[in-house]
Amino acid sequence: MEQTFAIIKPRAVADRESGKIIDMIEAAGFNIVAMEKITISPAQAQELYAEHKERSFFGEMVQSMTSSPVIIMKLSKDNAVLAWRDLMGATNPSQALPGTIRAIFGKSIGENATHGSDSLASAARELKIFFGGCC
Ligand code: FUP
Repeated sequence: MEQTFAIIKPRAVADRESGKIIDMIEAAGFNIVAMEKITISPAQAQELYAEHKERSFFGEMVQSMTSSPVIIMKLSKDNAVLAWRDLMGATNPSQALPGTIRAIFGKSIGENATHGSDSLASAARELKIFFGGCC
């Protein structure tokens, strides 16, 4: 079974929306292989978003992702990478399909409730940053 990496982002955790988001993840048939509440370090956030390091929003995004606790998860399911991207919806909550997590819980493009790996290679890379060799 395929694995992917998920984050419930700081604003959604602070707004006590994690339980509702985890409900949606389980209702969609994902298995939560590992889950932890952590505060992301600046180095982890910079590595996670390395592909965006030249973008204007990079500093603000690293700041916001490290500002307060998040919930990180290793999820498994058939076609987990695509299935989790579908359940999250589009990056910009205003463009996310109704019923998706970002449409329901996203406040803006920067505070869009959740993160999900965009490919199998990204999932392997991101899981290693946050879970190392464990689980
Ligand atoms: P996604 O894979 O859907 O999380 O989207 P991207 O990799 O394109 O963007 C990663 C994160 O960058 C988004 F979750 C939010 C942030 N972002 C901005 O803050 N502004 C932008 O214009 C684009 C992305």
